[in-house]
Amino acid sequence: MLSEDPTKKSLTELGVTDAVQLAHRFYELRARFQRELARASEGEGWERLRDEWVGPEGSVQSRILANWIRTAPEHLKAGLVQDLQNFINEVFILSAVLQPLDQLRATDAAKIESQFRNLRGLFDREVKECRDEVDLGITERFWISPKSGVLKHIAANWRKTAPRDLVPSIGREENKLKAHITREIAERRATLESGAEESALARERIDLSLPGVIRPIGSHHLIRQVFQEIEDIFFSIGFSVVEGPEIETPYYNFEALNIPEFHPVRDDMDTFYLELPLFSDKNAAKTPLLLRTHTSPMQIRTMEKQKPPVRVIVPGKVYRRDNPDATHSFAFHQIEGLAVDTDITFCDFTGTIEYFVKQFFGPSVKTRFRPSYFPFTEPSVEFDVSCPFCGGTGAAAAGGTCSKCKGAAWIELFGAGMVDPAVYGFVNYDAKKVSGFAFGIGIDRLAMLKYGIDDIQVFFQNDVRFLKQFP
Ligand code: FA5
Repeated sequence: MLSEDPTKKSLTELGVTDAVQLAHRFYELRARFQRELARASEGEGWERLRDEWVGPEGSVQSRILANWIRTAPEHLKAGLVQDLQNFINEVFILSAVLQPLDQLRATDAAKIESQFRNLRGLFDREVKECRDEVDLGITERFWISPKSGVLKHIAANWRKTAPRDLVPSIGREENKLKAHITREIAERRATLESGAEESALARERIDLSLPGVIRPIGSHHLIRQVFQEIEDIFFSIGFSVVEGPEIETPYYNFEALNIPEFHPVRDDMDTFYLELPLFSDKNAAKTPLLLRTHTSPMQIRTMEKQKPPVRVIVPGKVYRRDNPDATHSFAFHQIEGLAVDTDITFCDFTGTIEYFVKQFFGPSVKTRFRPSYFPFTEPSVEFDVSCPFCGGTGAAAAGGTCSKCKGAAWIELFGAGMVDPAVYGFVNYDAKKVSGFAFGIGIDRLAMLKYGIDDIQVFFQNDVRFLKQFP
């Protein structure tokens, strides 16, 4: 075997991209096989060689199947299978004609005739498979090339080493085979030449009367639609959109939002840490990166880049180590809002939120603020809407308590508040001069409320029956 066996590599690795380059590879393999066969007949044995080349396991043939055919580009595949078939035939043919007849146990005229008959059968099969002039040229050279064709080997290995009394019958069979090959090749060439133009025309003809292919047009996912709806509402009151990384540093996700290490709020926002080289954060210590638990880090990134006035919303994906149930997912969506200027008051805050909720749910929905706590807002609120499933009664239509609001009549929509002055310290804003508000809306739950969806998981299952309901 050669030290650099091309059949151990894929065609791409070998740089083979067309049929001509492929034919060259098979030429090389054939030449290699002939060299090895010549050596094998001097003692090592044909059986072992045959196993090495066309055996069921670990052979050149099985490597061609695994490394060339399986990974071949589609346009080469069909030709490749045929080339391999031809190659296997050729291995059998060469292994016969490169050995003296007695080693093939052809010791009388009848057995010699049978050897020639086999060869003829193999030739007939091969010539029939020739698809074009390139194939035919290869076949022609293989069989009747004066230097190394099959007939030349027959003369050298069968006739010259045969006992004198068998020489005439070998000669006769050689002539018959040569005449057969020459005639068949000429016929095949004529057929290919006459059919070439016709088949090219048939291949390239376009039938303009055929109906076109109708491709179903997709639509935006409901979550994307809700994002769009919310963005439009906030655009209309002067907010713009910014986006930020889903892979965050603990500094932006926690510390700069006034959530130091070991702060109990971190327990509610347990998340996924990434197995990447530790990252040297702003506060110097090397820390692991994490998947952001909320869109709030973008408050910090935005204020770092921009001086007041700031009025942005931040749509995006967030992650938490929450167990999945009807209202929890470990990946979900939020829109952050941040407005900071020199004169923003709590009234601007409530007015903005109320405007948004009425625009989104319609004027009839009831809303309320509840005091809450976030380390990065002060005061903080939780914003609720009246439960649209039970009409804000807390009771299910069939009796008992409403399973969606669990009898509370209200559903928590999102957290919000006035930006805590401590946060301004992290972004070099003067807390005495600026004020502002921030909010973080859970988009999935908002979409569930508005569209009467009772299980958050359907957003992530990609069931077309669900998706189609929101064209
Ligand atoms: C926050 O994430 C804050 N960053 C919000 C905020 C921003 C407050 C700015 C103040 C100022 P909270 O952990 O409550 O807050 O999450 C916000 C919303 O995300 C929730 O109201 C809920 O709608 C949604 N949410 C939280 N966890 C999940 C979950 N596992 N699956 C689906 N939605 C969730």
